[in-house]
Amino acid sequence: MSAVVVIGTQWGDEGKGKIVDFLAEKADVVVRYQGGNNAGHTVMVGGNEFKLHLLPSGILYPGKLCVVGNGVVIDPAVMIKELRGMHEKGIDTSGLRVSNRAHVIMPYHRLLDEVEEEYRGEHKIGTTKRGIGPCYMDKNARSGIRMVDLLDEKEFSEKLERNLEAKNHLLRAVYGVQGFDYQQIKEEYLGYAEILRPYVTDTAVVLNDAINAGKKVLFEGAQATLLDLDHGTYPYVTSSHPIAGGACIGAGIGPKKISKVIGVVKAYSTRVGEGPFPTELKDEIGDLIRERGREYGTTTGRPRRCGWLDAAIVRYAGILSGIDYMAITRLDILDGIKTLKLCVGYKYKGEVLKEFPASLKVLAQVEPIYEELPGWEESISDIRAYDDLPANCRRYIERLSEAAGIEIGIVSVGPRRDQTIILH
Ligand code: 2SA
Ligand code: GDP
Ligand code: MG
Repeated sequence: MSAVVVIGTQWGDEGKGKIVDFLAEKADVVVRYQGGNNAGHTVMVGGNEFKLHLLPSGILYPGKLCVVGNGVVIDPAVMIKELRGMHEKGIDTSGLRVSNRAHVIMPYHRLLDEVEEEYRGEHKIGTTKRGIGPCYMDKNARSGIRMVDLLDEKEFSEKLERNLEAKNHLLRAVYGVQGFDYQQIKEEYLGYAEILRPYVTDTAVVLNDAINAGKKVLFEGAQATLLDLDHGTYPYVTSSHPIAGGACIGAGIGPKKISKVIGVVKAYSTRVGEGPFPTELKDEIGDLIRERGREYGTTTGRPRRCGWLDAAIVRYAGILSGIDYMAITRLDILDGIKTLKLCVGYKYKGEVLKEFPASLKVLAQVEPIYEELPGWEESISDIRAYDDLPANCRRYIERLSEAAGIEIGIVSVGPRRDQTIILH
């Protein structure tokens, strides 16, 4: 049995897409289990750069099953655009399976995401404005529209009518903006339904059958641990569950079916959106990392906030998801930085904190405990064996491993598939 979950350990954009694409070569099925097109996973294949938002990164290999699970929220227009983009590049998408239980992002979700952010003012979350939060709100309020409803004209028409009445009232009365026209949305979405119908099925059945038949299944987390609705830096989080446990709910598999969890760790920290970030660098090193690492949002183009690597966060992620080993990415971006700082814990009001704080007030005021480590001069992008990495580079990640309490499994030294060193 082999079901491997790949998750982000920090605030996202660790390079999950690259690691999933790399591991997908040996997988039979690749699955997205949460989030939606807020995700931006960049994959480099044969000199071409692919930016995936909704489709699992396995789509780039012919012959794989690619599943969009029930825990994902689907903007049908985005999915269709992404599928067309694949077809234009000659990529076969017949292996795609979309859950009939996945919820559908509607135009009013996108508009609500925008106006609610505006309404929050200085307390804004910094969302991607893709309608993700409002769609999950309807799911939890038990008023959402699922793929299975979209494919049934009568059911969809009734649900849309009821939802639209409430949403148009909210948009007009509370936020003072125009509502939506029922007929227009109905026609638009019923058109999407016909394009997506061939892909829609009960994906939990597909997945459990695959696992029981001994197929290799890879679960692709989107966003990351500190953006988890329950365990992240609430309220500056996304509305789904990026941790490994999210795969069970978001795909419909039992926890005992998961055989391995890989945590992707970027060799430094980034965050896009608001919220506390203890190791943030607001100086020239932060700017250097942003420019050299091209740290701009894959979905929105927003500049990402950059900072030192935080082992306290990686340790927390390891505990929450039961991470077996780390895939460390983007080490090459640190080439030539003379001294690196690694955060190994936090102090709050002079006391060392034992646990990752739940209170954002505390997290915003903690003082990172740094260890300084010497950097390395040379470029590591062409190195393919662990022992060939500069001694200081090995020392840096081995110290991370020790402080986080997680073994190193994969080291990535560039965006391409071949720029990957395997230890496990
Ligand atoms: P949302 O839109 O409701 O999920 O936003 C809530 C918070 O979650 C953060 N978030 C992300 N953080 C990092 N990367 C994400 N994907 C894109 C990327 C982001 C982009 O790959 O670069 O292009 O801006 C992602 N998606 C959601 C978001 O910033 C909020 O803090
Ligand atoms: P994801 O959301 O976790 O999949 O990450 P993103 O795709 O948003 O951002 C990661 C970026 O880093 C992408 O452009 C990848 O191609 C790139 N990348 C992944 N691993 C490496 C690496 O080891 N070195 C370098 N230089 N780039 C990498
Ligand atoms: Mg990303």
